[in-house]
Amino acid sequence: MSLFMRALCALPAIAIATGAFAHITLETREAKAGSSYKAALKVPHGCDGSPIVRLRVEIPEGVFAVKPMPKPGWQIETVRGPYAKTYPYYHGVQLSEGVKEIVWTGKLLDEHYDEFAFNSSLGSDLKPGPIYFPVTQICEKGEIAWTEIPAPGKDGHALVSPAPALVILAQAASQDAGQTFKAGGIAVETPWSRATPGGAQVAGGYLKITNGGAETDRLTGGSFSAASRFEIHEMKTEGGVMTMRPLPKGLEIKPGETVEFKPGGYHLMFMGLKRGLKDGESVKGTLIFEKAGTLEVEYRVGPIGGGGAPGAGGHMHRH
Ligand SMILES: [Cu+2]
Repeated sequence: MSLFMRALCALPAIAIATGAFAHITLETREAKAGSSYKAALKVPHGCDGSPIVRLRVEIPEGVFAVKPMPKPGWQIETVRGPYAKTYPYYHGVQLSEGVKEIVWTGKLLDEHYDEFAFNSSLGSDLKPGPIYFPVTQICEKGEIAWTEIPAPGKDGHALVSPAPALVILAQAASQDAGQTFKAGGIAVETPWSRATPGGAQVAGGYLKITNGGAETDRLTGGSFSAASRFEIHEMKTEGGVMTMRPLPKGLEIKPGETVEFKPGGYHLMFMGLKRGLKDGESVKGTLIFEKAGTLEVEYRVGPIGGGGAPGAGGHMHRH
């Protein structure tokens, strides 16, 4: 046997030896507040050679609507209790109590590995950072309490038997999720523009309009507080040349229709800029609809050239 083969043969023994120090962890260790979360506790070993016969997990506050996944060969019990607050669930249902503990009873040999799963919902007001699911494994001989929680701001690597942790990520900021402005049956999503280089006289405006009403409406005009003129434009490629024309009568939007104003297509043109637009600022404006009336909106300004638009700022304007 070569030295190389010998080294390979030695690997499993090493793996078992280090495995004895592996902790119980969650398979998915990050999740967004306000999302649903499927937890799977990864259980790597028994207690110093003795098989596990019971596993108990405590559910932290903020984790609600917990449902353990049935597990062949294991009996599942749950301990229910009141939540510290009420959580909105779905279809207007509010949950004020639920599963606070799950206990699995069965047998897991020390040389085997298994996972213990449950589904849950994460409260939308959970703060970013770790939350902990203390676990106790009870073996034929002995037990291990995976219940150590690091002091705030400290990491848990130095702990001997840390509680499995889930890192809560912040919900997408409302700005990133896109702002929606509504009037009548009209909904306008995520108005945006781009920062302008010094001396620029024009800027484009982009957004999405959905007509959720019963009748056809028409965008006829509007305003942009940092510009003196507002026009509705259409851009088309004709004979290989990108051309743009104003739509003096505006744009019709049929019931149920969504029209996207985007670089290279329909867009708003802000002319006679009173000042440069800066990345990160918001600029107020209005959109005027024939039926829905005047809608106040706010445009988020992105970086120069942002949006990856072809010909952005580079096309010829025939005004
Ligand atoms: Cu234009």
